[in-house]
Amino acid sequence: MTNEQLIDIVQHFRIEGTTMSVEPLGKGLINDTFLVRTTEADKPDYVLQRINHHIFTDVEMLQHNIEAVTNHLRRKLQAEGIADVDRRVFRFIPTTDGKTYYFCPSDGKTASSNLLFKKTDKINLDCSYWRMSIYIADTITFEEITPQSSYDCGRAFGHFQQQLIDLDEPLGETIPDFHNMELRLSQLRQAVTNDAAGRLKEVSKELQFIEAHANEMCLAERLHRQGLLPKRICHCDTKVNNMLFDRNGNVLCIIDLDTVMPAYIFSDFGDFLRTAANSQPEDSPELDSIEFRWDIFEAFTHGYLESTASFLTPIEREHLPFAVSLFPMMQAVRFLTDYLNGDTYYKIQYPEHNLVRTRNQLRYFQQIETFRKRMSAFLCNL
Ligand code: GN1
Ligand code: MG
Repeated sequence: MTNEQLIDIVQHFRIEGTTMSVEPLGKGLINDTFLVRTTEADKPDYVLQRINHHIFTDVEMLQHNIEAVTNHLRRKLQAEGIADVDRRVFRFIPTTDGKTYYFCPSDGKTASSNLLFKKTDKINLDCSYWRMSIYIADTITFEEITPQSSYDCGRAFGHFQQQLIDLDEPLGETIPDFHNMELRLSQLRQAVTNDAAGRLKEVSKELQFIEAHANEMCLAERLHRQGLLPKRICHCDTKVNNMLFDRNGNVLCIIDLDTVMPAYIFSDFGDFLRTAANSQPEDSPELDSIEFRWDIFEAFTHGYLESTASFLTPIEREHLPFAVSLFPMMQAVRFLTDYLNGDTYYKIQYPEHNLVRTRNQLRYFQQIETFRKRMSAFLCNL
């Protein structure tokens, strides 16, 4: 997209100030994010995002979820008398016609009416959905984790779940069965059957390893069916870089709320440690350097249990080590599925990227398994 096209998109939102520049922001694998700077020093800058509607197919539901959640959190902050509410929970900028997102029938070419296209219109691949929020200035994000930031994230993500316990408004699943392991395995098996990219012959070892653990990894779904495991409102993308800190290193605000939805609390616990406690990035090919960072696990668990004590059931608590194993395995299944499908979901930088990611996650899973007993003992003694 050209800069003019982006600036044109910006014109559809009720922003204050004059657009000075639009530049790429962040490293997400799914949406495209831009920072919109305004000329005036006393006006805010903004975050402009193109929603990946091939992944989030129900944009209406997506935006409704985020609005319901942020409004609820804002009301709580206001009731607590917090002064800088707009730095602690983000706010959508409405479009000129008062909506939370702008529909553009085809990239860069704006149209007078968006009624010509249904939101589920799969034929028009070029249409796009945009939204804007205030850019929270003077913040820090971390790509690297420390025990301190791990503890802070544990507390903050746990607090997020706790604050949303009394949200009355029902939320939808913006990606249905997003963290459902049974579904992820069936998608992998389908990809194996299709072998769309002709890569099946390269991955027999990985498939064998996954299948050997498949049944055990579907425990959460079984517990849920037995009525033993509830769904609660979770963030479902708990990474340290989805947490904004102020200049003094204090937690300000949780971002990237697209996947906020009803899920098992394992999602937020397990997915955080999937990235944070892996001594290597998720796409590192240095398999022998992959270690499970116990210090990060310990710190995160302390923080998380502090803020979730009021609602966590014994079954949820006792299965937290299972969640730590589950998420690298689920992610391996997802990366491998995408590799077999010919890289249609995750952005890649080179052809084997998804295979490298898969191998990384499987090695990490193996490392975690050696800590399972120690994790359970640690939880018992807390
Ligand atoms: C995607 O775009 P990003 O990095 O926030 C994915 C996560 C995966 C992650 C793997 C909606 O998240 O579930 O864990 O990539 N998000 C979606 O890097 O599928
Ligand atoms: Mg994300």
